[in-house]
Amino acid sequence: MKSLTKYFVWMLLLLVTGVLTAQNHKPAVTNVDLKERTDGSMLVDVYYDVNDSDGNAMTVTMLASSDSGSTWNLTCNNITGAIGSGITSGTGKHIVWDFGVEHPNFYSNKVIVEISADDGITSVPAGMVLVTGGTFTMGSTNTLDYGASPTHSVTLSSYYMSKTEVTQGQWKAVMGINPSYFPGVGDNGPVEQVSWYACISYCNKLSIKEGKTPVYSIGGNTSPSSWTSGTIVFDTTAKGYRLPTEAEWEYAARGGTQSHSYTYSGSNNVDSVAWYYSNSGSTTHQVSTRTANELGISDMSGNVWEWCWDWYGAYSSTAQTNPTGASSGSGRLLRGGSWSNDNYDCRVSIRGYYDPGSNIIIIGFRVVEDL
Ligand SMILES: [Ca+2]
Ligand SMILES: [Ca+2]
Repeated sequence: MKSLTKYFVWMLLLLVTGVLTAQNHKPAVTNVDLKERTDGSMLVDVYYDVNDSDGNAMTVTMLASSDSGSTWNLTCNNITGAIGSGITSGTGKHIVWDFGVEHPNFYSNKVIVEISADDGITSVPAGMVLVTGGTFTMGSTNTLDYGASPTHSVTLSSYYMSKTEVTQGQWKAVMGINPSYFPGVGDNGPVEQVSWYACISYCNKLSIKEGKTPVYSIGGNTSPSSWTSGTIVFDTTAKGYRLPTEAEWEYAARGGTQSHSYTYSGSNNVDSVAWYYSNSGSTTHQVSTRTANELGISDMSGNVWEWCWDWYGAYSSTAQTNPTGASSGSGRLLRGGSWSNDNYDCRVSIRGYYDPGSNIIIIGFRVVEDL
């Protein structure tokens, strides 16, 4: 092999992945350095410092590029040392890369590497639950579950979902008014008499208030205060607050990866988890006063129906990934039943729908957020 050492120019790349959050500090990688050995072995030493201020062990990975990072095109398989899982904080971490064996044809190129460290800890926002994604069977063949057949396989990415229905207190803090028919239940009662459109506005206003990217727009405008009329566009890449899709609602109601396949969300005994016709006394109740489900989410069965993003449409048997429902329709999806409904309307697979412009006393909502 010809020695091309004189053209061998290493560049340095500093990668800092520090993001401060309330619950966890992400690791920071600093002082990445590369040194080619001069003994003709074509081994390369990579050094870095890494710190996780919470003391979490980390998984360290390395990417390499011969085109200045436009593509991370070089494999990093022949590496040993401080790489992979179980890496602890420290300076002068050392990786040995047998570059000559792995990439003899790139030995003359400029090569840069990126070192990153992950503590594997996801910081869940306050009031939210992490719903770990997965694949489940959506729908039901039970004749009580009108419109829920055929069952079909749905695969979802992970998301955060609010533990509770949006409360009157939360609504007032964002919208300035309380439209609820049952204000006497108090700030911890679920907001109702909110149309689907009003809930869309709430999501964007809350995103704007908290500095997150609004999910919904009309004609490219994401500010609800200047909306008049038009088609609501759902930006599935924005990470602000939004309504769950119907599939996200059902997956979470079934308990996600922790599912016990209950009939109602969190139990086969409707009275333990739901405020519904037989136990509600004809009123809403403060949120989370019934037992939460497998994921720690409450009132998915009963209290108030919950708006979802989707237009109502017939199911198909085709497997889907992150579905967002029918492209048009006359009603938006409702899930979970309410204080005025019979127990069968509180089943996890029951589908309802309503005019998105109407605000009635049995309908509220909850929010989700992408990771
Ligand atoms: Ca940490
Ligand atoms: Ca509910």
